[in-house]
Amino acid sequence: MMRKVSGVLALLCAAMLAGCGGGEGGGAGDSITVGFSQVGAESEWRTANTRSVKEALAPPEFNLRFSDAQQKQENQIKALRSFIAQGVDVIAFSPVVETGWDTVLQEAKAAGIPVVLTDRAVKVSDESLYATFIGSDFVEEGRRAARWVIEDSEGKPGPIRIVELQGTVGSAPANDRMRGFKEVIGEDDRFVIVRSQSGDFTRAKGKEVMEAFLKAEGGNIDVLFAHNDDMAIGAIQAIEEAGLKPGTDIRIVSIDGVRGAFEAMKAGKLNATVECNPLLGPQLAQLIRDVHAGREVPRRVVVEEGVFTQDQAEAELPNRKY
Ligand code: GYE
Repeated sequence: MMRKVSGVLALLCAAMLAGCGGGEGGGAGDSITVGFSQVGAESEWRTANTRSVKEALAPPEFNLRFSDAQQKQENQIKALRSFIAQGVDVIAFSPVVETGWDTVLQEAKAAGIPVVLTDRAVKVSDESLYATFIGSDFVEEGRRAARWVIEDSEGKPGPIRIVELQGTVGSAPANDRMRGFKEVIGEDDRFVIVRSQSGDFTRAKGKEVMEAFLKAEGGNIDVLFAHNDDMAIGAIQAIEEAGLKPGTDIRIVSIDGVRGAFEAMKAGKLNATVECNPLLGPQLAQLIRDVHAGREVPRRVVVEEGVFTQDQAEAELPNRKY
């Protein structure tokens, strides 16, 4: 009887220790406690990114506190403050928008908690407010989309009328993709961007805004550039409902390279997608380990990616991991 009771007590103690974990850092045992604030669940890209982060920041090595901001900066700031109050070891986050982070990042710095930016960048006055940033080169993605449009329009006379579905207003990928695209498309004076509006990176908004574009421009649209695949997929629906053939009547290029885009390309409705790899988990985990151990890390880690077209879709589809 006694042995049984003490056995149960020992188990209870172990459970409590694991649960409360050595007060410092608010972590469980030796594991690294990470507070992660995600943008939301707005796109296929984001779903794949969340999965990758959760898989890589798994126990026993990591103790992950995950928070979804539902695309709102105020929710992210609240989550970061809560991580600071909990005394997590490392904060990682994918900032919804670029500006407005100075105060909360100063609070993290004052608390001695290193911050790793993932996926999206910030604009801050003091670069020491974060340790490192891992993510894609969004400007280059915009340039790649424009290069595809130019190649695709070889021999066509101008004016070639482009509509642009932008990502979330103020976000790094929307700002940078727009910049990269304009930079390259501006070198060829056949092209005119006739409409630009945000579809917030979602299918529903992509469809809604494309409907408005079609209404305003009639059949007078040659090319659609969407800042992500989801908005392009929403827009494809709008184009079909308007009685036009997506991929033929309107040539379409978007960014991400998610499964849905490959399916749309296979069906001939999307023409090209510029890859943006969401599987950042493993590299993020390594940066967190390094930062936590006080090792030096590069300020900027860029993810490698390519461009895919319709003729490659069928062969590439089985290889896609997101
Ligand atoms: O392209 C889009 C998502 O920040 C790179 O956010 C990410 C972007 C991605 O909603 O689909």
